Amino acid sequence: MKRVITYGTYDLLHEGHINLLRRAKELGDYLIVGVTSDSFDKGRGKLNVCNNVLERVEAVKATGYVDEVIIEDYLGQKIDDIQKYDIDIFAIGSDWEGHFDYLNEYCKVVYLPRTQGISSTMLRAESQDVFKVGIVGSGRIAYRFVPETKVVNGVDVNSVFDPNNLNADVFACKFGLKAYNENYQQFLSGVDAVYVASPHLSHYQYTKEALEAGKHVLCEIPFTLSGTQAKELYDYAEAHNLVLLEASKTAYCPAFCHITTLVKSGVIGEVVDVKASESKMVESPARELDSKQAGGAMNEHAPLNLMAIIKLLGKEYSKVDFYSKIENGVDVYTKVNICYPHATASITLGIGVKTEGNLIISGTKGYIYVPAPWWLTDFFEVRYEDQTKNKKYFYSYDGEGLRYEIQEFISMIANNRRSCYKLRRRESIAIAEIIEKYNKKEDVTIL
Ligand code: C2G
Repeated sequence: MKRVITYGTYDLLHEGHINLLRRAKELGDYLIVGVTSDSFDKGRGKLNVCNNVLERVEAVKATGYVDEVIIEDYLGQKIDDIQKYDIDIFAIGSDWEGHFDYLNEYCKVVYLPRTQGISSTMLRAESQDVFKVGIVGSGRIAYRFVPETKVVNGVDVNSVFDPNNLNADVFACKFGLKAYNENYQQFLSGVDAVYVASPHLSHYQYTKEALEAGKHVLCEIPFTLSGTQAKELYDYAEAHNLVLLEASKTAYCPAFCHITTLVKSGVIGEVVDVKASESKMVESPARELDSKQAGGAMNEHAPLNLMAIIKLLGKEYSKVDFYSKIENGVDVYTKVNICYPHATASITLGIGVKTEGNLIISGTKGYIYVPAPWWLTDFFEVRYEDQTKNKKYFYSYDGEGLRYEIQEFISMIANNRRSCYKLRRRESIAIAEIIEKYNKKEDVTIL
């Protein structure tokens, strides 16, 4: 009996997939199909898959050509499967020509001609609404944002607003957008949603006006510098059925999401300490060093680092205190200690002091180590006293990593979903409250 194996996502199963499966089956007597798991697809950069793994497995079975379905969940699994299932032929579409030649060592590799004129990408684009997005601000992060939107379905960046007309024009010209620099309301009238990437102190006002104009908002960090303002904006968004999401990029990236689920499922026991750190040396002149523009290490780095602590330990802390080294009115270094009834946490942040930017989550059974730069998580390790039980996890952190928050934002709009478990409103408000407390300079010890 000749055994054949093939693999794929099979999203929105179409004629091209069916032709491929039929021809693969004709190559032998028994056909095994490896359907990718949702997390494996996310890890290999397929962010826009519409059907979940169960739906995709059912669709593949319903073709009638398949004798057995397995799930593909890790890189390198094909070699294991071919040996485990005693495979004679590995078949795959010709779009992969040459890519799987290394499997010739284990079985015969056959590339079957791809069906022209149809693809899941095409079907997804046809079936999804496209939302017009305007960008507020044209600084560094906005430049990184536009290319990242290209890999997410359903988003069309059409305009930019920046009161500095030269900056707006240069940005608009680079990306083929319409530029606005005076009339924010006019800019808002041409979009469904905005991405607020303006200087820190303007986030609240731009977000408020966008929500009042009925637009969904993805707002850069720090979302607001006050818990009260954050709560007011979330309440408004909720009352008016609008999406409001804090662009805390790491919160939405696959590896960090996996860390939180591993911790919550108890792999390191009870969490007793979380340490997060981030530093970026900044040279004058720079917005980060300007006290009038809410500069400083705390406003710059606390949002992501507090996000990790609040996600892992919650918002019911009992005490917070701050230690800062101040130069020219801004903190070039800040350490925050946060006490919980049964745990401790700290963040160490620098713009004029270099720190090791890692994340360490310590528990009663083991700890999770995420090396610097932890906020671009693509690798982490779960470690135990008995080192033979250690486990390493590898992910890809694609591009600038903004695609994950963009995908979450667009999917919330498209699916009429107003809350996001990856970063809840109450968690985002708790982050703003700690930043507000710091900016009031309560409990800050100056070094
Ligand atoms: N296919 C095809 N014709 C099309 C579209 C797809 O023959 N018009 C084939 C692909 O070449 C592949 C299979 O259908 O062999 C599944 O395609 P996808 O769902 O796009 O999955 P893919 O990303 O190609 O998965 O481990 C996963 C595999 O390496 C490939």
